Amino acid sequence: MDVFLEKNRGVLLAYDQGLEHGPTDFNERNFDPAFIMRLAVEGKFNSIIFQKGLAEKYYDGRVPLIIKVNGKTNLVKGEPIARQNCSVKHAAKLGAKAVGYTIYPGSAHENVMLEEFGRIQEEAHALNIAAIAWIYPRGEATKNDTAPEVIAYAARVGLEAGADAVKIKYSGTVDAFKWAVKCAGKAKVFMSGGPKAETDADFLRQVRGAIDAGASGLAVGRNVWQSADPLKMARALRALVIEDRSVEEALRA
Ligand code: FBP
Repeated sequence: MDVFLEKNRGVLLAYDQGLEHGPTDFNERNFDPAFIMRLAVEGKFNSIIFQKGLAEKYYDGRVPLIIKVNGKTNLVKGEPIARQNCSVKHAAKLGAKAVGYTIYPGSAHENVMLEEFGRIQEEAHALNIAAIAWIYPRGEATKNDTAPEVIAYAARVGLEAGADAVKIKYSGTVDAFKWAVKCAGKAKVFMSGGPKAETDADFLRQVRGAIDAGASGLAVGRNVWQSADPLKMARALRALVIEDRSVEEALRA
């Protein structure tokens, strides 16, 4: 994971929403993967996260690459499942320094994803690249996917499954997220960005909370590239996460 860290922290730029959510997430600028690739470089992100299709056509090698090796659309309803769509070998060939995989614990299909991630993690480690688990409790059985005990459980699932890092949603308070970080043990914790917050300060307060709780950073998409000024948000996130500044200082960065 060191390749994604500066001062033991990292800000990773996620851009797989075209598959996960569809084009309604995009505006005139950010629909273009080339814009996001430039943003990753100019915003000094510690990684860009692409599906293989975007990596093959747009990745230019200037920031470390994470390839998501599973995914799904939001057109399918019912119990969530996302199956592998890119081999670890192919991801490594495209230059990935880690593979990412989403597990939906609580889904009726969690066993399939746990098994698949288990194999992917072994293949990644054999090639000396990291395995990062997006862990999103979901499905009929999950009533509140950001409840402190649910997020702490998500973090632990990642550790048990062998993830080098887990990407989980913020559970609302520093204390609640501390529990999740503790449960993740030696697996690093990255907060998941989520839908665009009402104000930059609102979002930065959440990020500050996650860092104060011991997270290693965040993997963020919409709160950066849906921002009116994505590079300003990138500067603010670096100030807060890497330089450990306050929300107020980050807003002035
Ligand atoms: P955002 O910062 O835009 O939320 O991106 C983080 C991410 O994990 C993406 O990698 C992924 O596409 C998306 O969130 C999944 O969102 P959802 O919670 O709707 O499944």
